[in-house]
Amino acid sequence: MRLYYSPGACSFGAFVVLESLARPFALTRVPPAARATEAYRVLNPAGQVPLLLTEDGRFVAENTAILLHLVDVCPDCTLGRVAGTPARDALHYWLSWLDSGFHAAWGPLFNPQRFHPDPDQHDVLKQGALARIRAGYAKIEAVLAERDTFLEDGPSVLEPYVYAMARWGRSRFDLATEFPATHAMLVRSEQDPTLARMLALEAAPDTDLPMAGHVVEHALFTP
Ligand SMILES: N[C@@H](CCC(=O)N[C@@H](CS)C(=O)NCC(=O)O)C(=O)O
Repeated sequence: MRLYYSPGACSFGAFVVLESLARPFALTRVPPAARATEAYRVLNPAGQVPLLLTEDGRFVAENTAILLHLVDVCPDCTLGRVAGTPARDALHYWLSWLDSGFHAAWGPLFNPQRFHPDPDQHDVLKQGALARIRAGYAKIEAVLAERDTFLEDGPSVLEPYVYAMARWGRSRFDLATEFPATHAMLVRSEQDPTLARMLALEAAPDTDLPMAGHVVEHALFTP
């Protein structure tokens, strides 16, 4: 399998989950500017990361589809849940909300021009986005204040996926004060050796893309 990712992006969740499967995999870094190029859009017409090249040579886009693919190809791994069970329904619920609710809330903050062509409107859009994002943190906080994991019976793909996005709030909110359980989850995640190893790969410069863990190739996408 090969994951196309960008540093600092939501693709980091799948990045960590892939490493957790303990099977060899490849990474292709897609610098943010390269996502809009024709060369990348041939692979993913949405021009977004993450994008997964599966073992049988198919491209799968969208975090939810990728994370569910990963747990389904590794049935003995414990990060998914058995289809048809309440826990699997809860996994679907959170994946769906994280995409259409939490991730979507950041859209007008990162790309206000997609929501209104007039730059004079962008500050208003960004303020609205921050309010929606704050409500998203509150929903996450309500769960994490009760227990360490989103699913009642233990860790799943949800924690690395939430980590990948919740870290974006560090420079915009006082997470430790406003959302202490979420802040604690971010800190706890960084103490996990797998996640920490992948953070180091993500932080490496384009000119020196290292390998670690089960990563057998780490390439740079050059349009
Ligand atoms: N719904 C998509 C959203 C993916 C997404 O927005 N990815 C961002 C990085 S976090 C991206 O590639 N943005 C570039 C763009 O939208 O042009 C998913 O869950 O995969």
